[in-house]
Amino acid sequence: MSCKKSYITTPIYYVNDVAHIGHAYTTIIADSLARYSRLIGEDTYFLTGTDEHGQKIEESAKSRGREPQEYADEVSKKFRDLWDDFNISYDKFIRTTDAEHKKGAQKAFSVMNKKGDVYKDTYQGHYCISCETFFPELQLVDGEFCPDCGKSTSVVEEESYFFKLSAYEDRLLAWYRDNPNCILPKSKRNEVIRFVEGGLNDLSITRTSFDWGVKLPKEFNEPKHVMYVWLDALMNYVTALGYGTDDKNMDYWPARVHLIGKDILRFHAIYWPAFLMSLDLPLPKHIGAHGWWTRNGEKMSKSKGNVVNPKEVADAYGLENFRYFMLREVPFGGDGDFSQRALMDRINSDLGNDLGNLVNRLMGMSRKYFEGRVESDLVKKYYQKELDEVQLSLDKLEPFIFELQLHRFLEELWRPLTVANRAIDKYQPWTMIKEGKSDETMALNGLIATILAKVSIMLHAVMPKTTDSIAKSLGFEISPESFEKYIRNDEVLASFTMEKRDALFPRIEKELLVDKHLEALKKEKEEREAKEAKKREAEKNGTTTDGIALIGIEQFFQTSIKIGTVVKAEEVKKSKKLLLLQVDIGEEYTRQIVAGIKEWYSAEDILNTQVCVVANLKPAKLMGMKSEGMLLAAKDGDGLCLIRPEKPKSNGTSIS
Ligand code: ME8
Repeated sequence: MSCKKSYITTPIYYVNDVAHIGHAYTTIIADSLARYSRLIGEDTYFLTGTDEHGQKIEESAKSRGREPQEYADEVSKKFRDLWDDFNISYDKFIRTTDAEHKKGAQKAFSVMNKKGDVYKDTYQGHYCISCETFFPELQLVDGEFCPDCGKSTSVVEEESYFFKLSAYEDRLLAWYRDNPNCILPKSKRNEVIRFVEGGLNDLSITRTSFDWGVKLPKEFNEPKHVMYVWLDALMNYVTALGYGTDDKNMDYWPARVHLIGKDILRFHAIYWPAFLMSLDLPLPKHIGAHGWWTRNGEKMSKSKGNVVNPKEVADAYGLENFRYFMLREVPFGGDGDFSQRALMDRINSDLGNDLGNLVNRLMGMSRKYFEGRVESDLVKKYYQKELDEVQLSLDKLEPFIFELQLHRFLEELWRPLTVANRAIDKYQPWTMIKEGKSDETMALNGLIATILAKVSIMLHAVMPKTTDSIAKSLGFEISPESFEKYIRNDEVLASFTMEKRDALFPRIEKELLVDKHLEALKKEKEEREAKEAKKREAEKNGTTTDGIALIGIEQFFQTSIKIGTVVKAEEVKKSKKLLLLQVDIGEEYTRQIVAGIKEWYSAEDILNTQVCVVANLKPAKLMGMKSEGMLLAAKDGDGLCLIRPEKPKSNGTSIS
């Protein structure tokens, strides 16, 4: 399915957040496809960029006290810097605040209008700012919450222009039907078909309640309206090629593949083709929707503090190892859980044992037996069977790439490495050389080198620098020419001399990053378990968790506590602490109570207020004065307060 022009895109990322591994995943897949496409000699154009308009960005900027443009400049640069740091081979980085993009989006609006696809009405409904999406009431969860992200939606009633999406229902269904691979993986295509068959509403494509967006074309004379951010954003795929301005790169259109996450499939698989039909532009060849990366089984989110920073991972484990891991670990379209353990296993096993070790074995054998010389002239004579087996695997690879089955691609690409490792074990060069079979041994080295060369070429799109380094050791360069020679024409590797080189994938023995999130979870668990253990221990001992013996209810009722009113209060002169009180607890006589509360209450404060009195205490003497009860009070670091009834109660009322 080779085509001369190959246009590959990522979503343009919102500038309300910094990049996490989800963003890196999409971008790395797209980069690998672009690199592969270039390697096989296609004229490739790879686009990424940032999505900078809309209510969400406006609000994010505002909450930080910033102007939207200034804020967008800053975050957009962070994305671009990260992709540069990650060696992402984009040809253009588009920003929706670019003047050319805005012009192109306006042009599209005019064209759709001329086509008769745009009309003005009032929009009444619910809007989720986080998803920048309108929802009919029926789809809301509990009548309020967004069915996609679960956040609260707001009711919107405003004048709006609409796009006649409903008019495209049949044509969309025909497109899905006639192009079984238009949405990958195929299971996702079925979801989209079911959605469209359920009926499409026309789409509100302008907003008036804020103004951070592309203005409508002049002929509309509608200064209050800005374009709906998804219309603006989707247009980036063609404005980046010059649509609406100089059309310079429009010959790259239609896209070979738009790579996206499954969260934004509806916009790409329904709105976007409908817009393109309205603009009379061809439809993309594929829309590839990948799954979610989760963390320890949970969705990543800033509020949970479990977002994986791709830069940290790449710095610790190696950028290209990380690229390999992401593409190999999860079948395209499925969700994947990020764990350092899984990453380490891939590096130590697939990369270290299978690939790195093979390079080492070749280096060892060639240097020990032939001073580093590797010649492949006799490979076909002695090892044609192995070569055939390798070629069989290589021939299967290409469809996997463009059907986005990258994990299958890498899995199949490892088979030739197994062939090579198996051949060494089977033919035992150390025995052959002793037996004087020098030609066979040299040819075996030639076979290993040839296999390593072919695998390196095919792996180049995923691990460009690593494979360049292997190729250098094998005396050749990875390029469209060597692809032609060693993959398409199935040649054996040219002779070369192997120098000593460092190990490619030093073994990683323990996790290299402190997993703050996991540590926090562990601490939380430990604390919870300690609490539970304490509770069990207390239950066993018949105490509360702070060691106080449990009592039965009958024991509690042995204490009589009553409501009373302080009817007389005086300070005990010689004491700093004591007040002398007379309290009416509904008996014939008032009770005299000496209370140690003078530091917090004056006699005046307490007079005529209600208190709770322990009424059946044996009388005691304090500073020579008889005390016939005790007031209930609570004391902590901030001082003491009396316990009182919430509402006035008759004196003598029992507390139970
Ligand atoms: O949606 N796992 O931008 P965005 C995997 N501006 N991929 C993830 C992910 C995760 N946990 N989280 C995000 C937008 N992604 C729009 C796009 S295109 C015309 C406009 C990836 O910044 C995934 O590709 O929210 C998703 O589609 C993209 O980031 C969304 O990025």
